[in-house]
Amino acid sequence: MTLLECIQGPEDLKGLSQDQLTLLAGEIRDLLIETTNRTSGHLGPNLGVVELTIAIHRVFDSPKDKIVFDTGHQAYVHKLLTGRVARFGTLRQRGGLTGYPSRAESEHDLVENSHASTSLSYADGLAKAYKLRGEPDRTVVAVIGDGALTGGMAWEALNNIAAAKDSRLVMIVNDNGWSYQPTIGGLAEHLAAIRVSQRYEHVLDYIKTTLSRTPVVGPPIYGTLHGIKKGIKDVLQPQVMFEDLGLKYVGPIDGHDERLMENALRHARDFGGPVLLHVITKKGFGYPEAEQNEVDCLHQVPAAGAAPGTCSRVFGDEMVVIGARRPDVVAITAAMLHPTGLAQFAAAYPDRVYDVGIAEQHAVTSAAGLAMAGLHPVVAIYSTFLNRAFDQTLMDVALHRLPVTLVLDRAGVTGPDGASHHGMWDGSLMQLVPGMKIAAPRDAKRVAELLNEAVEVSDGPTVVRFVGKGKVGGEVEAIARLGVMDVLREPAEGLGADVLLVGAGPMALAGLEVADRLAVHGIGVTVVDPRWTKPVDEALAGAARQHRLVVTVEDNGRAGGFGDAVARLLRDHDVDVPVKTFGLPQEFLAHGTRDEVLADAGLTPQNLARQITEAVALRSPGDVPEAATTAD
Ligand SMILES: Cc1ncc(C[n+]2csc(CCOP(=O)(O)OP(=O)(O)O)c2C)c(N)n1
Repeated sequence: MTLLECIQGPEDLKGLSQDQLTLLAGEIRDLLIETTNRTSGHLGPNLGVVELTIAIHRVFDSPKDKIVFDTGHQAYVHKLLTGRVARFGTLRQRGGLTGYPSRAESEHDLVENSHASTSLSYADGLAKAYKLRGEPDRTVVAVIGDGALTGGMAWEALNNIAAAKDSRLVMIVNDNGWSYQPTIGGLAEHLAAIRVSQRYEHVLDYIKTTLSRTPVVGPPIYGTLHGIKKGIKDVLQPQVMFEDLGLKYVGPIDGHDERLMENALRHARDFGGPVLLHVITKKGFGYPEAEQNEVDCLHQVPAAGAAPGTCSRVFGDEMVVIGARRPDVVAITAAMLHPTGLAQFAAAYPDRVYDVGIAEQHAVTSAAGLAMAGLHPVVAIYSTFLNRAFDQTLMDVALHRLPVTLVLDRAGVTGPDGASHHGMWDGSLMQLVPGMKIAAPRDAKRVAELLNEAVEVSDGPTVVRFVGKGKVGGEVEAIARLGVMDVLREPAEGLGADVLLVGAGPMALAGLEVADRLAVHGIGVTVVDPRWTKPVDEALAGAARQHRLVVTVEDNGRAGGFGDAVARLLRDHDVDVPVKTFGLPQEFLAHGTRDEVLADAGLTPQNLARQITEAVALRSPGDVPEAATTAD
């Protein structure tokens, strides 16, 4: 039995010797590497916080003390130290451990939301609540990376925390210099400066000893200099930025020295007010393959067999082509240059790409500014993170009818990252935005096609949403056009126009399989890919009239999505053909593979075919309109 297997909870850590802690850290690293290589998952970030997490659990008393992990992708070590070693092999698998903290898994887990930069706000609220409730013996600990610290929410929180002088709150800034890629921006430069500014105390000592020894003029000069100490500090010891905010700053500390970490944490815990502890770690520490990985320090080990050719790559390739033709096209990423496929564009046009840090709100309003000045920005972010920037999209971009293209990768069900990562909200949120046009490519070829159409729109915003990991190849060509829509299939010969199936994005392809199944039951199906899900093409009203039933299928929450927009269009045109809208239930969906999650949501061709057959059977035969083509 390994030492790690003996750890049932944080209490078991407290009696271990320093040698045992070193052994334990090694065992944790071995298990992290072995497991994530099998299950996929966040490796680099967790290798970097092994000693830090051990020290936290030895100094604090979880769950009485509250530990909030920002983003939560670095909480695997915490899982291992809080009784989940035996189940760790199920990480990110359906029914297994989640890839982030999970309240259902453990009383030691608090925040499940894996959207970055929120930990300090949660911590602020928790600390205020414990004070108000008269529970002064609890300490709140927030662990936040230098990447997450670039997000605006973190700064709003710092501003408030600094004012709450007696909050028992320890903020641990885990500074490894990296987000996915090296962290960028003024703050990153500031933190880097702190790391190399150990000279400060020496300089002050030198000034004090040399100048005060000089007779007569010595003390006044020293006094004057002392008066401007703050100024010197600004230059030589940039942590004054935090101190000027009113925050107690401690650091920088070597985050891989467990004993040192413990000492610092005990001091911070006993300080009695908010403390910011600046910890230096190495992403991927202890695993050369991760430490030396130049792309992202193995931030995330991909799932085995993950297709290398993805829609993200097609997007990246096409951006380079568009960039050559259109010098006004610029790109923005929120700390995810490689995962969104923008790296090639950055290599080709380094001056025309902006990495804004984990700052989606800023990304969108900054894009508004770029568009106001005559450029066409393409903001490439994951669908789920656009939620952050809804108001910016609505009021800063759309209100001014600015030509900004939002490219939403990982739209729809994403899989093993679970509830907070499924891109199932944008399709509804964007339907609300006046003047917005939404493209939903069904396959990789259409990603390129619709991206080109989107950047041609000059009088308002556009969205292109796709499943980044969708397969390249196996494209299906249209047999006809209906307005801006592609008709992919007409009812098989001898069958009537029973069902008009409109499948958004990849669901159009699923629709073809549904049509095959229904044909076996004698039900004729016309399959249409709308290509643009907003505005809904009015030609759909005419096509609907020629069928007995309209079915919409989308990889997005059902409420307020494409299906609802189609139903509204038909009502507005007094089309009384019934509509059935299939999509994701408006719930927080668990993790699993994309196929598993879609199956749980009833979005398999088999289930759709069954439900549609039942719906068709409900219609009386007398209502059957004559077979008609929708492609005229
Ligand atoms: C709002 C938001 N945008 C983007 C992401 C994607 N993301 C996950 S981890 C990460 C980098 C985090 O860097 P840092 O906080 O420094 O932690 P590290 O991985 O370096 O330990 C990013 C950009 C996210 N989780 N949330």
